[in-house]
Amino acid sequence: MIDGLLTSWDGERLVVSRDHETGAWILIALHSTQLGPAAGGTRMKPYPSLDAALEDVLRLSEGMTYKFAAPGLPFGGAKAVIAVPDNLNPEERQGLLRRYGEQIAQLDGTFLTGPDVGTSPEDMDVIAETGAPHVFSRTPAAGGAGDPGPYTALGVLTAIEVVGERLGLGVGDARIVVQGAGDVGGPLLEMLIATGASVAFSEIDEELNRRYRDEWGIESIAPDQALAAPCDVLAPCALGGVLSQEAIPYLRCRAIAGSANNQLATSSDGVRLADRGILYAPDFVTNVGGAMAISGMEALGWSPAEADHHVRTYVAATLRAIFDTAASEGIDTAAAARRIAEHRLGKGG
Ligand code: PPY
Repeated sequence: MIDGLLTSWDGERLVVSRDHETGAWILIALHSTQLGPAAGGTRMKPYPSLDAALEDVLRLSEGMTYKFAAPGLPFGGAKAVIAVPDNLNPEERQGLLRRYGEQIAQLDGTFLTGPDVGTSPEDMDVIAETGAPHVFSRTPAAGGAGDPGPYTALGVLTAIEVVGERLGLGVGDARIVVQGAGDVGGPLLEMLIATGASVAFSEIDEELNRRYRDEWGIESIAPDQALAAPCDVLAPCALGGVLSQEAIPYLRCRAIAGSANNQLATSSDGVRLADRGILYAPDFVTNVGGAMAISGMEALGWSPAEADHHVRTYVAATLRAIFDTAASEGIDTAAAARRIAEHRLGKGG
């Protein structure tokens, strides 16, 4: 398995280490440093196997190269996965994060990280104790720009507005189903409610269900019903791979715009969506808000207002261009998005 995974990955460098104190595997995949230091979040969760962790980090690192290249940001793509045992206690976790920070320091600025699934700005503060200055999204108290989630949500909201344009529908008149009410899905729900849209969500975490279902009064749907729920726009904001050959025939949405990375199980699923007449806002354009805003504020000197402006302008303009190209050239929208990034990377035609 490792052989096939590594040979089909066109990245630059993979650093694999074992944290003997906890039994965790630390995988840092530097996919590309062509446009700048390779940046990408740190995902921390248990995996069923080392192969599964490796597959995740390699695919996610490539996605980050595309994500930063398409808007012309001066960063390459990377990702880190810390595959942890199920029963890690908080103290062990802190120690692991500090040792991980030491590894980041050893990479000497070729790798910059931030939060991802399973890590928070508070975790970035701990990692930065040993890994500074190569750590984005520390808490404001520690001098960082904090949580990228609301900025990612702003980009997704913008994407929903743009797909709405194509459907001839204002967001306030749309029915939107959000899969996942976490770091991005949560703020997105709050923004959507403010537009007057008809909104429903699914979430497996009980605390988040209590917050959005019971306190906010938002309609909740069972997690296994979310993908097939009838709606105008489906927003996948949980994990990747949900738009698969198996799932696509059951979709009852008109468009898809969400924050999860790698939503398509394979690139043919982009064609499957187009064949079903479902308008897909490609993930790495739709979900760039967090990475764009945080790297812009921390590395390029943007103010929060400038970050909002850049996220909104880039997501809207790029999606309009992608939808136009896809329509005029008869290709699927994910292929049109890849073409923009590949152009920046000097690849392809
Ligand atoms: C992503 O956008 O998927 C990330 O990896 C998160 C991130 C957040 C802040 C800076 C760089 C990357």
